[in-house]
Amino acid sequence: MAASSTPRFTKSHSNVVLENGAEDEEYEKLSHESKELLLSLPREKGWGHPYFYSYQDIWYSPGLIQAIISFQNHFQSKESDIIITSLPKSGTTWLKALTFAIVNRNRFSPSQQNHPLLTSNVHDLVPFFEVNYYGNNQIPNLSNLPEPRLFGTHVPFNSLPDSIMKSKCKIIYICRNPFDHFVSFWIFINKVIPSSMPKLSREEAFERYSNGVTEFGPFWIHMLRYWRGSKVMPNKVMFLTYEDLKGDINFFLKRMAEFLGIPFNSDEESNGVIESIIELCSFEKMKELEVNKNGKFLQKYENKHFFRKGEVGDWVNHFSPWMEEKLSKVIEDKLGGSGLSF
Ligand code: PAP
Repeated sequence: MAASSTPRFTKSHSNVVLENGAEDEEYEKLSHESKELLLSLPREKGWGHPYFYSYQDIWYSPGLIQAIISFQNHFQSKESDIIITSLPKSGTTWLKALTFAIVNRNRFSPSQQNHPLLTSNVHDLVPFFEVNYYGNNQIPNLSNLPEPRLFGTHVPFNSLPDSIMKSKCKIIYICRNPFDHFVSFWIFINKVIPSSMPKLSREEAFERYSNGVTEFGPFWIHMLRYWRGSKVMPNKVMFLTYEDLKGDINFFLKRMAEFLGIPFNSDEESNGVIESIIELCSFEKMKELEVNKNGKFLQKYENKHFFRKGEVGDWVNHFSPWMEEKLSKVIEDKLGGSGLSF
């Protein structure tokens, strides 16, 4: 993960071209200040972007750093806010849907035919701070959004704005067994990678993953920061894994509602509200929706790519023995002794 010490950009009259000639579209749109900042940051080859840069110990594509700084500087949290946080490709889509359905169950019955989750992609219902709101150099006015406001973010715990840390808002985090996480990430990136860039071989992607170089990685830092946050502030941060939800969705759905201060009452329990939410947000149901088969997120990513297999343990179909051994060792080295295991 060593930083390159040589000058990294060739400056021409109107634009900046990366040394290898590849132009990063995202880079071109950055402010002068952000470009100057990037020049001072460690850099490594990215996934889906020519380069990632390390900011506050986490790897990002260029545009994300500018967006995150803006998010850190401008977001004003409210006590009623609910923030879904995650390591990308760990169950964000599922967790957002479940939370949206729990929080809005009195406005939209989970069994109603025109529930918003049946017609909208959940990333449009629960937008990401760093992509939807603070991307593209915008400072949005979020003060008039209906409360409770629901937001999503992949930003790691220690990089969340002070305003979030100081408010009594709630954070629910999800991550996933690194074996399945790697597979999901690698396959997703190769589906959405710009056509100007070569696809990443499994070995190349795995090498970078094991070294911690993934967007919002290293995965172990991301996980451990939220893990420790949840231990120190259990009323503020709820820590979940994809495997938790797969293992006992009914139990964890109830725990989420309790954590958010809106537990299911006995009428709801006996009327099957919990089961309806589980069904509404199930992989099979969401994958088959018209909006998720043919729609696009940010006019860029096809929604269908957010729904692949939705299984625990698919890694066995993609790992060779040396990869299994290597990742097991990385997990032991980085997470061993933390109390977090998969
Ligand atoms: P994102 O970071 O791009 O939003 P995210 O939703 O975190 O992705 O993770 C995608 C994974 O969740 C995919 O896993 P897979 O590649 O192993 O299949 C996706 O299939 C899975 N997924 C999406 N929606 C659901 C759901 N409703 N239930 C269970 N798994 C889901």
